[in-house]
Amino acid sequence: MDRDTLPPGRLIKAPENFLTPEGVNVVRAEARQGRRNFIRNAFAAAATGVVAPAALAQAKPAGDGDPHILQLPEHSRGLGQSVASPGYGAPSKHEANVQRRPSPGLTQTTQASVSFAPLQSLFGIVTPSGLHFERHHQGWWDIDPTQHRLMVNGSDDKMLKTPKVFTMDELMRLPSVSRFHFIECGANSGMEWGNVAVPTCQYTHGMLSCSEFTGVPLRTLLELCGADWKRGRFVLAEGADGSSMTRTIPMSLIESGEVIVAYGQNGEMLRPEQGYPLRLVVPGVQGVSWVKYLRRLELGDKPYGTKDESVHYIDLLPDGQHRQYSSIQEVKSVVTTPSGGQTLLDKGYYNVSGLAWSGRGKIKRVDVSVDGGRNWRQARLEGPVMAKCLTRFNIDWVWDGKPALVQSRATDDTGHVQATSAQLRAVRGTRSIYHNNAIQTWLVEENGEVKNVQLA
Ligand SMILES: Nc1nc2c(c(=O)[nH]1)N[C@H]1C(S)=C(S)[C@@H](COP(=O)(O)O)O[C@H]1N2
Ligand SMILES: [Mo]
Repeated sequence: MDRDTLPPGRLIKAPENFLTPEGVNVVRAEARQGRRNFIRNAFAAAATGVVAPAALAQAKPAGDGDPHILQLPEHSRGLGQSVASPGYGAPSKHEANVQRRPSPGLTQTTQASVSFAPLQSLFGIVTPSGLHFERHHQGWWDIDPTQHRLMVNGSDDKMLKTPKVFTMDELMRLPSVSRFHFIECGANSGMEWGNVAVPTCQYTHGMLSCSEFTGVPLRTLLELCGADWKRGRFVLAEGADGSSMTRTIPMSLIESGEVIVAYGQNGEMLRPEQGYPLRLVVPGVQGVSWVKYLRRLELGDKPYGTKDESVHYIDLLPDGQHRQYSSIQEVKSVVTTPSGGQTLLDKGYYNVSGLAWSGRGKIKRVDVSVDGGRNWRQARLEGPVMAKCLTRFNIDWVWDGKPALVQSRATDDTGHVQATSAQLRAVRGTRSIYHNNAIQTWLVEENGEVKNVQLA
């Protein structure tokens, strides 16, 4: 999108020895040469795309005096800010460009809408809670947890021996688990089915986030209520917001203990935008089933066919039929650096970095191509590699300054491999919205600008 909205400097890599203790010597030696040389050297460094280390940029010779004496910046001389001001910390003001963003014109209202996570600015695998993507069908609420209730009932009086209504306090006394999982909206990359539609990876892939979630396994709640495991094969989950979000969760997912009734996210309570005080976590399954503001769970013997699984969240196929209950998020990956909207400042070394994930299990390998898929090299997976969780991958690349087509292709531990967009279209057509897990291509132009492209 607008390049000004991207954080500066993320693509620049200083040579290794610049940041070692020898780097400090460089500063001293240059200061000794006097002001003129120092500035010239600093400019020369800027022109080659090398970032001056902080000390070099900030230390200035003290006026006309002895050039050996460096004038220390204000923050090295005075007192800093007090502790606990503010009591809840926020990112540096210099990071103000790192924001989740809506896509202008995508939705008619700002409540029934989407904001996309800035994947190009994030490191590792955890999404900071304040940058978690948002998808609300009718806006978000900040619900009073003392008033919130979760009802667990059966579709008839025999499904559960003892239907219950839980308060938050009661839920939080139960045995809890904490697990890292990605959540991806089924419509992520959905704008790209027909053609290139959006410029940056924030918009192509940013309906994706990853957190550590804490809560009670749904299986535990059903056990507490005396579920009839033979007859009860599906659970309907219902949210407390005005969208009447209701989704059917098959018992096969619940029985493994994976599905969590969660109140915690990244060490604290869920954010209101993420469903405070309670949401369902359904690892590997598209975001819509992760019902927020969760207020009711009903055990039944068949899928419920609610509006959000019969009219919406169905996949239109080329022959005019719809696929229903296609809920697993298949293996997928994206290079986040370099990615659309960024600019490579010069040829030379880059750490190509990205994210891979699969709703079926763990990522087994990621291959990266810089020539549009002719040649592939295996990327390094950064551990820990967890099931149904984002995995960070990295690979070295020395850019020769010529146009390049950068791609990543992930394989999961069930053997599923990402397809090209052409292969996916041949089977699924172009009219679908959901479950686009095609290989993403970024074109690096000779001037260093990176563009979103699709290969025929
Ligand atoms: N109650 C409720 N739950 C909901 C929704 C909603 O609008 N209301 N949106 C769903 C959709 S479509 C997605 S993709 C995820 C998004 O979760 P997030 O906003 O925490 O990213 O929540 C799901 N759960
Ligand atoms: Mo979604």
